[in-house]
Amino acid sequence: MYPWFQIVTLMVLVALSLGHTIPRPGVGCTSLNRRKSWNDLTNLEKAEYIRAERCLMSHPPVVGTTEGAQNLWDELQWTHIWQGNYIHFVGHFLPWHRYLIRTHELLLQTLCGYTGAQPYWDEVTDYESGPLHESSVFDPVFGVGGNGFGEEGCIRDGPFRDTILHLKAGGDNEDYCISRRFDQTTFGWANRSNIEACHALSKYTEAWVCYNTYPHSAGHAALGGVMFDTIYSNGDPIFYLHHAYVDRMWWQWQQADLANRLTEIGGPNVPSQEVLQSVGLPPPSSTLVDYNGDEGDTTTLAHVLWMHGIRPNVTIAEVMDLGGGVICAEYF
Ligand SMILES: *[C@@H]1O[C@H](CO)[C@@H](O)[C@H](O)[C@H]1NC(C)=O
Ligand SMILES: *[C@@H]1O[C@H](CO)[C@@H](O)[C@H](O)[C@H]1NC(C)=O
Ligand SMILES: [Cu+2]
Repeated sequence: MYPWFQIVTLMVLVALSLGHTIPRPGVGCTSLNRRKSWNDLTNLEKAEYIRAERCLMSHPPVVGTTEGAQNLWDELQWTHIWQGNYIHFVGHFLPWHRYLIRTHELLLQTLCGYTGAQPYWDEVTDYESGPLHESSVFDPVFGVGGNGFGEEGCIRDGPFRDTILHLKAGGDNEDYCISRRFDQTTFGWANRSNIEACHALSKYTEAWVCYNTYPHSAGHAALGGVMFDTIYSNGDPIFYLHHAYVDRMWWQWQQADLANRLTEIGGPNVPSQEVLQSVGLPPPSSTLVDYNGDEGDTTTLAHVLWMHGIRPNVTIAEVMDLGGGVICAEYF
C-alpha cells in the first residue's frame, strides 16, 4: 500500500504535468533566454549589452547581397525596410517582430559573445514613474543615450551618438544619423488602461490590432525621429528593447489561455491600400505576397517569416510558443 502522502504527491505531479502539456524548453532549446526589464539589469549587464550592440554595428555583413549594406546592422535594418509595407498592419505583425527580436538576440550571442538575453524597455512602469527622458534606458552611459538636437534631431550623447545608418528605400542610399524627438504627450499612449483593454480581448484578430494601436505606437511616436518611421525604425537600437516589450505583451495574452492561444492566429496577410496610403507606402512586392505560405487573404500558421537570409525562414507555427525551439525565451 502507498502511504497517503505518496498518493497526494503523485496526484500533484499528474496535475502539474497536465497543466504543462507543452514541454519547455522546446526541442533545440536547452535553456530559455531570460529576458528582463532594462531597469532590472546590473550596470555590468547593461554595459555588456551595449558592447555587443556596437559589435553588430561594426560586424561585416553576413548575407552580403544587400547593396550599400556596410555592416550587419545595415542588413538587419534592410529586412525591415524592404518588408516594411508588408510586416505592419497585418496579422503576422506580432510573429514577424517576435522572430526579428530572436534573430537580433541570437546574433548578439553567436557573433558578438553576448551571454545575456534580449532585455526589454518596461514602458508602462517608466511612464508611471516619471517623464520620458528620465527612463533608465536613455542613460548616456548605461543606456542608449537621450534626445536628439537641432534640425535633423541627431542624438549626440550615449554609446550610439556616432552611429551612421546607410540604407534608404528604393536604392537612394545616403548616410544619416540616429535621430530622436522626444514627445511626452504620445508617451501617454503607453498607459496601463490601454494595455489592460488589449489583454481583455478574447480573439487574436482583435488583440493584435489593439496592441498595435496604443501600446506599440507609444514607443515609436514618443521617440520620434528614426523610431517614428514605419520602415526605418530598427536603425535605432531602442527599437529592439521596445519590440521585446511589445512581444512580452503578446506572450502575456497568449499565456492567459495557452491551450488555445498557442495556435490562434489571423488578421489580413497584406496591409490594405488605405492604410499603406495613409503612411505613404506603396503596395508590397508580389515576390512576398505570392509566396507567403497562406492559402487565402488571412494570416495562417503556415505563413513564412523571412529575415532576408540572416536566419532561415520559419513559419508562424514555429514562433507561437515563446519557449519553443526557435524563440527559446521567457520574460520576467
Ligand atoms: C490612456 O490613453 C488613452 C489614449 O490616449 C486615453 O484616451 C486614456 O484617457 C488614457 N487613460 C489614462 C487612465 O490615462
Ligand atoms: C524565404 O522566404 C522568402 C519570402 O517569401 C522567399 O523569397 C525566399 O525564397 C525564402 N527562402 C528560402 C530559402 O526558402
Ligand atoms: Cu516594425
